[in-house]
Amino acid sequence: MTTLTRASPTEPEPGTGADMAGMAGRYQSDHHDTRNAAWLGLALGVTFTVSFATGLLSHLIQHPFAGFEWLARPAGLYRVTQGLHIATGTAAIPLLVAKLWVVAPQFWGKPVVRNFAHGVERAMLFPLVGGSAFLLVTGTFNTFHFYPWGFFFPTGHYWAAWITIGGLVGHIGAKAGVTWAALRHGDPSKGELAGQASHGSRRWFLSSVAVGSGALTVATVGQTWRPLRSLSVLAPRDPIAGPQGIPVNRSASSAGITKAKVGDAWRLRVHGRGLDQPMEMTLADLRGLPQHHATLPISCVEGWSASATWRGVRVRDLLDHVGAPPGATVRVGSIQKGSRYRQSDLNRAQAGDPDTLLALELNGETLALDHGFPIRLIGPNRPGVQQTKWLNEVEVT
Ligand SMILES: Nc1nc2c(c(=O)[nH]1)N[C@H]1C(S)=C(S)[C@@H](COP(=O)(O)O)O[C@H]1N2
Ligand SMILES: [Mo]
Repeated sequence: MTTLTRASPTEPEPGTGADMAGMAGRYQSDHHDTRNAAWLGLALGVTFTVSFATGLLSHLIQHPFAGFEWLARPAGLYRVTQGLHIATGTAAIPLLVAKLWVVAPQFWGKPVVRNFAHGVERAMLFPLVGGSAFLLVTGTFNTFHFYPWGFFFPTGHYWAAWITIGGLVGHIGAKAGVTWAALRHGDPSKGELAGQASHGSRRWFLSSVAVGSGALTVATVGQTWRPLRSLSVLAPRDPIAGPQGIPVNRSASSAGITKAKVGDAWRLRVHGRGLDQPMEMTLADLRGLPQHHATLPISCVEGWSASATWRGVRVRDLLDHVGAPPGATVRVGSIQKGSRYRQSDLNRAQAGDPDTLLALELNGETLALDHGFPIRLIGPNRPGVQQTKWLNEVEVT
């Protein structure tokens, strides 16, 4: 690596400003360079855009506005989009650290505000930098079920995403010209950074950041992408570790579910619109209905996923059995109390899909209590949070 021989702080330096003296004078590396900033900015732009789009989609699926119907097919699509959400967010962590380091001298540039446009540009760095750091930290903590804060994670993460993306759009608007020029090998001195890394040295620096980002991603993405499972040393989840070969996100005991609550007295209550009267079904009643297999993943919003073979009663068969009107939508409810994940909704496509099951078996065995015994919902292309366990209620809505 070459080291920049920088003018002494008392010697005015065009472009960077003599006034940058103080703090900025501390940045001696030649990597505080406009092309480094441009390449890292580009990589961050891509990873943040993918993570934002997939995160927004996940939010929309879980909180659909009127008229939005998430499709039941392709069955594994959500597994891919949510895997991408976490993988791109993870990849962005080293990129963001590197980018902040590269542009650090600019934070101390003086005058703090040169003109109105510059003031706006600088002000937008607060939502952008603060929001980005917030998203990556809270997102990572969430994958580890670690919540050292007082707010509800999905809400905080969701609104921070809008604030950050607002800052990002503004930042891209402000920096598009200089970034483009730097990437096209225009005159990098047009940027505000004083560093001038040599071509080889920049290549080395950017490759190191890319390797760091790639390594972190490879070390975690095996939680959802099986071929990389053995390399997945930093992932919070091993996708085959758990009862019946599947991880458990909320165990029966932590949800207050005991064997007694799902014993012989357990009934599935089927009620709702278009039904003359509520029906109560026993486990034997459900076993008496036609049983079907489906191989479907649990795709947790936290980024792990695992595929399994489920066996049980088709929701649409149950709807026919109780005489529900065609095209019905459904809400399922759990015996679990006091959790926002104790119920979930099925739109028409999901309720009518032949693979949407009230599962009684997992990988050839009776469902483990931790996986939702006596029955759980499992359907194609649904977030894990919507694969409700320990059901005792099916409501036609
Ligand atoms: N009743 C109930 N069902 C639930 C949950 C819950 O907390 N309560 N967690 C959901 C989440 S977040 C996931 S990822 C899946 C995980 O299913 P598993 O524990 O069988 O792997 O169950 C879902 N079903
Ligand atoms: Mo989940």
